Amino acid sequence: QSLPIFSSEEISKHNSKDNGIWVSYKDGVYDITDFVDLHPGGKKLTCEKIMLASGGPIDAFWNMYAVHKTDEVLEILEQYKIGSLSPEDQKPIDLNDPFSKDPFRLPVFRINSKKPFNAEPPIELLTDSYITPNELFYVRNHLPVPEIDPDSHRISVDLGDSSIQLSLEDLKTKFKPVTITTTIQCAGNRRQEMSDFKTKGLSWGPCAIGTARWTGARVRDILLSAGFDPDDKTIKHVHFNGFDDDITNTSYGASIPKQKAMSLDGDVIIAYKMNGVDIPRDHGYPVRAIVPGYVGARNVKWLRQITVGSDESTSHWQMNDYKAFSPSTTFETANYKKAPSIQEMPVISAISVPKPGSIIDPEDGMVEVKGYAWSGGGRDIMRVDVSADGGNTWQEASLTKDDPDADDSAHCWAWTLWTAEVPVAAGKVEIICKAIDSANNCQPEWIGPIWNLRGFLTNAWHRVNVTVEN
Ligand code: MTE
Ligand code: MO
Repeated sequence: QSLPIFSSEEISKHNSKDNGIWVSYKDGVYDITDFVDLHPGGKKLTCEKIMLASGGPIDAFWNMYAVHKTDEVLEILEQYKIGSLSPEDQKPIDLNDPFSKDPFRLPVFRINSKKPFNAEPPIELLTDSYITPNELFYVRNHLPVPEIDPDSHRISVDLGDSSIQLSLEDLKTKFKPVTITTTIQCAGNRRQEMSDFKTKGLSWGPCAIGTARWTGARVRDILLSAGFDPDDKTIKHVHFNGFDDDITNTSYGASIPKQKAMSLDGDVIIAYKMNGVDIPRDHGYPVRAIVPGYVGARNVKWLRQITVGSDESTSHWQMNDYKAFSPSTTFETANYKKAPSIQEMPVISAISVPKPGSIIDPEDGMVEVKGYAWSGGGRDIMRVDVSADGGNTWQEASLTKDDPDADDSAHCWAWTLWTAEVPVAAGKVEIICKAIDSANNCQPEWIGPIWNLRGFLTNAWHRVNVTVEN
C-alpha cells in the first residue's frame, strides 16, 4: 500500500517528544520518536545528534556525521517509515539562487533570516558546554556563503609597495600555530529587547554569541614576514577583506586598529581551525580573522586579503554599519561618518535557565539560575549578581571559566558561565542578572539610556519572567 505524503512544513512541526520526532531522509519520512526513546546504549550519541535534526531532513546532517551513517542505522530507520516527502519539497537546488550553495544547518536554530542565513542556537543549549559545539555556533552572514577551493585559495597580503600570497599550507607551516579560546559576539546580540521601540536590524535574542578554540597564525607574524614596518606612523589600521561578495562584486570587509593587530597581547590571528577541525563553511572555511575582545563584525570570514592603511576600511560594514548613536538620534539625523566604529565590546550577561515563561516548582523556596557573562577587550568577569526580588537582594553566582588565558588579566577572551541558587516567592517573578568585569564596569539597569536606533550593544541587566508555584 502507499504511505501518505508529507510536506516539509508538516514535518517541521514534529520536533519534540510531545509532538513526535519526525525526520526526512531522501524521499522518505520517518517517525523516530520510539527510536529516540529506546536509547540503545552505544547509540545514545546517534540519538542525541538525530534529535538536533528533528523536524527536518537528515541527509546533509548525516554527511556531516558520516560515522553514524552505517547500514545498520539505515536499516533501523526503515522500520520507522511513515510516509514520503512531497515532490515539491524535494526540489533540486536552484542554480539562479545565489544562496543555493549554502551549507546544511541544524533545524534547532532560531532563524532570524534565511537568505542570507542568520540564526542563533536555542538558549537551553547555549550554556550546556563551555565550548560551543561548531554546529550550534550562531551564524551571522551578510551574503551567500562562498565556495572556496582550499588548494588554490591564496591570502593576499598587500602593503602598498610590496605584496605576498599565502596558501593555506604556507599559513599552517610558515608561522607558529597558536590556539586562542575566545568568545565572539554580534553587536546585535539581544537586539530584540530594544526592538520594542523601533530599531533597524535582525531581531536577535540573547544567543548571537559563542565560544570556540581557534587555531591559526598571528597577524603580527604574517605582516612582519611580508615586510611591514611596525614603526610606520602613517599606518593606523589593518584591513581584512572576505571572499563573499554582493551583486556589485563588493566583498565584505572590516578593519581594526594597527595597535590591536600588531600587539602580542592582542592575539589577532588568521584561523584555519575551529575547535580542532577545519572551520565549517558557515564560519569562514577555509580561513577567517579572529579578533578577540572585539565586535563580531571584525572577525572577517572567508578571508582573501589583508591590507594596511592610514584610515579605516571604506567597506559599508565599517563605515555605515556597526556604529551606535545617542538615544535621541533619529534615522534622519544619524551621521554615520562622524560616529565611531564599534570595536571593543562592553560587559554583558544573560540568563539561559530558566527560560522566559517557565513555570517553576522551587525546591525549598530556591531556584537554580544559569547563564553566561562576558566582557570585551580581554577583561575578565569578576562577579555575577542575580536577583529575584526586583534588585532588593542579590545572590552571588559561582563562576566557571575554561579559558587558558583567564589567569592573565590582559588575556581573558572567553566568557564565564555561571550558576546561582536564588530564593523566590510564589507568583509572577522577574529574575535579573548583571555582571561586573575586571575594570569594574557594570551593566546599565535598563535599555532606556543606551537605546540606539540600530539596536546595538544591548547590555542592560538581563530579565527573565517566570511563574513560581506554591
Ligand atoms: N565575514 C564575512 N566575510 N562576511 C560576513 O557576513 N559577518 C560578520 C563576521 N564576519 C561576516 C563576516 C559578523 S557581523 C559577525 S557577528 C561574525 O562574522 C559572525 O561569525 P559567525 O557566523 O562565525 O558566528
Ligand atoms: Mo555581527
